[in-house]
Amino acid sequence: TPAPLRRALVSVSDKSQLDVLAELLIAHKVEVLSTGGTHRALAELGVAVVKVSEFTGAPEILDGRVKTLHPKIHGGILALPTEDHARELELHQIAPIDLVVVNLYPFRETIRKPGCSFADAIENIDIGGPTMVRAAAKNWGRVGVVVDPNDYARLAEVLAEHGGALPDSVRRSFARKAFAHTASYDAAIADYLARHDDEGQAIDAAAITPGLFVSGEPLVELRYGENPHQPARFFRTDYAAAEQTGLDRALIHQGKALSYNNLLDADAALGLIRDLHAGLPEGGRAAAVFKHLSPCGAALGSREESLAETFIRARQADAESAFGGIVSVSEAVDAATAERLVETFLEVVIAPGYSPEARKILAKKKRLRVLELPEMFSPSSGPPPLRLRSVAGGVLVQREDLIGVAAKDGQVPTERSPSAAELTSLDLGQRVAKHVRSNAIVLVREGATVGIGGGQTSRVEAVRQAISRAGDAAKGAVLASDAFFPFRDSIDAIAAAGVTAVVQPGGSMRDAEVIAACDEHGVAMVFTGERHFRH
Ligand code: 93A
Repeated sequence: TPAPLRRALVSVSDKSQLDVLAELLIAHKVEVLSTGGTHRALAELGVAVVKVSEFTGAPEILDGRVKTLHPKIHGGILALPTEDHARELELHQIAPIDLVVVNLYPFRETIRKPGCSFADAIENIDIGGPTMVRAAAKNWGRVGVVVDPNDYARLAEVLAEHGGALPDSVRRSFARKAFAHTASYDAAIADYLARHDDEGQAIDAAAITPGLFVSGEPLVELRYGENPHQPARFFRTDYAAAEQTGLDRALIHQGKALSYNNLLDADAALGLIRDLHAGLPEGGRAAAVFKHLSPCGAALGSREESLAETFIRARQADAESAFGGIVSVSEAVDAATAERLVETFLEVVIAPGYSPEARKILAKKKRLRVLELPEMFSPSSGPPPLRLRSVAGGVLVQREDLIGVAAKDGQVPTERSPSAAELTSLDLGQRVAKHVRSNAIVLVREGATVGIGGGQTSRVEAVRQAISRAGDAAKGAVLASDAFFPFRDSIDAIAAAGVTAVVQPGGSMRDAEVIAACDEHGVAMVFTGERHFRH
């Protein structure tokens, strides 16, 4: 059985929950060594604490850059429990340390502050802290290391249970967490340096450098992956750059645990509602329904329409597919919308907020996952977020696909120009098409999608699928395509179905043939010059 703790070194920048730590140090009569600020805080909490500088006989120097980098500290941490090492410690008058409680200079928090200078960032690179953490973690066979204030309570529990000692298994798990912590800390520094010049200005060209690591601890252990035989976890990506608020920050109000598929779908629904929100006129609102990573319905509502009504139109766009769907809306859910949401079986709802009455109504559906992301429309202050995907043997990184050219700002190559109403619908179609797997075709009528064709290997087949889903509603609808039409066959098919206007990037070898087909049928067309493939 391991011996009770005798000596601890505590040096923490994040001084939260220090009272919990102080209590256990006092209770187990642990001798405590501390650096300046931590010494003060612990002394105030009644801990008999010795300054590291007194313990080593070496003062803190170079504005605190060298505080704990001393053989008396590192010898005390790294010594093995062997007779040889004991003799050597005695020879050099070094007392063994058996617990290290350290958290690091707040590098990430510092660089996130607006206007953080390069010098500030550099000064917040902790050297002594990680050195102690790594030394203690390497020597986990004898030394405990705690890097997270949230672990103080567990530490107190374990010590109480084991007469003031730490069992091997606990030291080992603390060590694993400690190395993950320093690895992710260094990754954040490398990432910052890659993304900034010597003045601390963001370097645009480097903005697709991903964080090298995800943070060590999984945010959630998922029940399983896409299928029950695939284990899965959710990790928070560890980009140093400011990022849009993501699902890692979602408040989960109720429902069954989020699954792998739920997270993918919620992410897709979040992406579309963000794009719809970005294109909304003053006072407008939007709702979207997703299934299996594909939108099955989306609707825009004017100032006069309630959110409940907008949601109903999004659901009616493809009521069959909406069963078991994932819903996102552009504003806080009120009671009337909640009443509509609980009418059918849904997996997830994601919104910037919920009224108390809405929460009560949604609570009736116990399994429904209700996610709140209050900041979901706040523009990110840094470069556009990155998207990572894995392939066999590596990770692909790209900037988020942002809509640069809205339908109303495109070029009209056809004889007829779209009407204002058509343009509004084209804009909705274009925003939705971006979120449909290629080849993507979206039909829109009166502010809602009526038929979506996606994931098809030929464009004309995506057109046929959208038209068939729309049925009679294709008549008078407008169409958005994620990429150009390679032939006129699609135009002939949509004109026959009664579609009146088209938005697409253009740029095909046969654009002339496609434009001629539109003119023959009196179809108005907009070229955006911007493709939105989704693979
Ligand atoms: O400046 S350092 O890189 N050099 C050191 O020797 C050192 N020792 C501890 N940073 C160092 N620390 C860090 O000081 C710890 O990691 C901790 O974050 C912080 C605690 O300082 P204080 O106790 O003065 O608030």
